[in-house]
Amino acid sequence: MLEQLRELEEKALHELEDVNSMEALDKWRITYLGRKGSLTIILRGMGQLPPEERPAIGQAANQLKATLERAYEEKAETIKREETLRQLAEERIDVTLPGRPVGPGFLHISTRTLREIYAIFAQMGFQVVETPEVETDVNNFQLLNIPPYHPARDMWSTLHTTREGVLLRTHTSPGQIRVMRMYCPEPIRVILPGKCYRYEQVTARHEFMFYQVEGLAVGYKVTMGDLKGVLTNFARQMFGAERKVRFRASYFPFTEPSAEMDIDCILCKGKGCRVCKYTGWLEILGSGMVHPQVLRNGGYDPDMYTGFAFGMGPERIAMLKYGIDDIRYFFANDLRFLQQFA
Ligand code: 2NM
Repeated sequence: MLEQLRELEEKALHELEDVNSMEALDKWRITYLGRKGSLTIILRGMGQLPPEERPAIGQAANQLKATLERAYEEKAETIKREETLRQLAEERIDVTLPGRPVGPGFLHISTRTLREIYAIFAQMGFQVVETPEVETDVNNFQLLNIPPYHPARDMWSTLHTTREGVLLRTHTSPGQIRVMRMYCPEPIRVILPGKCYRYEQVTARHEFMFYQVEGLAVGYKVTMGDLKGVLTNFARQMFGAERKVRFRASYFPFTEPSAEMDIDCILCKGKGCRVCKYTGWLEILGSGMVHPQVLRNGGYDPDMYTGFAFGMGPERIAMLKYGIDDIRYFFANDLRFLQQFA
């Protein structure tokens, strides 16, 4: 019996040498120390021994049990330590690796276009003024010659606030009224950039929010010739010195006469293509001589003062200049689009 125990010890310890995972170790424990394990079976067989042999065998069996249990604990320790070391080696982080590069920021294409526009008009003595986006019905419509029920209100689908008579401006023109009232009777040359809002079905050509740049010059002898000269100079700096321009009679309630300005198509140079819808011309802005009533509303005596005004959409300008075919790209914040203009 003692011999059996010694053989068992030798076999168990020998087998343990090859164990190197927790699963294998668990199997080993079940084989030798489990409820149906070899040692348990031997201990159960003690009943058949002659009583005088039992103490010695019992002692040896308990010793073996303790030996195997200690061997198990040690092995478990070793496996855990090796597992930890392996993990440390495998999941090692090289803290000296360079970080992910954070690129410098860049300006939004609308901002860049706006700044280009400012720079051109700055050369001609125009200063930039910013005015509120939330406006009164009076400033946005009535003082611009668009009374309630005037059919021209159909041209602007308005976003109203819950406060009666307060709305999101549909154009930057109400700012012109503010500027005129602030500076009259001084002559002025200003451009007003800013966001405008319209209640629109959003499509490739219409957004519910977009930028506008409006300009206004008021003085003693400001003429339609000044208007044409200033805007022609703008168009040639923005789209190329060789641009042809033309003015087409148009209508705005706040100017009289009114005109829209076209440039010859920058793609086909006037021959006719898809972009200019085979007309050879691209419309880039609206303009006109400020209506006498609007001058009066701004605090200027129309018998002494005249003025011209114009308005354009920088998104439209950028679309023409860079061949962008959908205005929705501008404010969708997709970096793949925006980064092209970094
Ligand atoms: C446009 C076209 C024509 C305009 C007129 C005025 C004001 F207030 F001075 F009368 N501001 N902006 C104007 C004129 C705007 O946008 C297409």
